Amino acid sequence: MTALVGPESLWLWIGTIGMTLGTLYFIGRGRGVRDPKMQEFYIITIFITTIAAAMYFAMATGFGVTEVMVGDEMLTIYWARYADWLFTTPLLLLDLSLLAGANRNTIATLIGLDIFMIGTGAIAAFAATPGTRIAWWAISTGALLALLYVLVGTLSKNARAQSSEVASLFGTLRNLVIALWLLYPVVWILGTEGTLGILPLYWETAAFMVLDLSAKVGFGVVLLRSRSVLERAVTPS
Ligand code: RET
Repeated sequence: MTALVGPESLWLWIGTIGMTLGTLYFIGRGRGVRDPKMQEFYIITIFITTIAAAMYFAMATGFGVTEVMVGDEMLTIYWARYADWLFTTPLLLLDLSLLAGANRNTIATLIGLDIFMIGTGAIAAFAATPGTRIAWWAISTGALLALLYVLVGTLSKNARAQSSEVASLFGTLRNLVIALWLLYPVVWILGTEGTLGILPLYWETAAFMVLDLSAKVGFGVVLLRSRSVLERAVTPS
């Protein structure tokens, strides 16, 4: 069998190192935290980057990759992305939901939509014809838009009921999520998965790496950097 991982492995290794450093940084920062509610944010965020580091390592070493026949063309598909996102995107939403003080139904709706989005996105990646790939992509993008709608609606309303510092931190993180998450379907459809042949695999892999590091490590740094704000989020006023 020929090696499936090409020159894009450079970006996959940078992703592996970045996620590992992020994990170590969050572990270091979380060591002194004693409040169980505060610990929740650290535990969730540490799992996010740990899972991503493992999946980037899987991709860089050729385990997390396969080939899919689309028409008469062979596509290289990094399936480990979907394994990563299936677990890490719900955890990111859980971080945001805890910060906003959301109730169980809101959390369940968000996470349900998210899993539906990644599941249908994975079907899109494995579908055998360009038409069905784009149809599944559209279904998945619909779920993303519904999810962002809940984020801007119910969740933002919940956050506004918190102290002004918490509400403002929530606003920053929410805007970061909206800006970054909307780029994923764009990179996907322009990249090799979309079969339009606009963005080559090398640059697509670089783009996903930058997005993943920003959406996980960047998000975690912003969330965890202000201990006093988080303390306010976990102490009932
Ligand atoms: C796919 C393809 C199909 C259409 C849509 C997608 C959305 C993916 C998203 C991924 C977010 C990942 C994050 C990772 C963190 O590091 C599956 C690419 C809508 C939104 C935040």
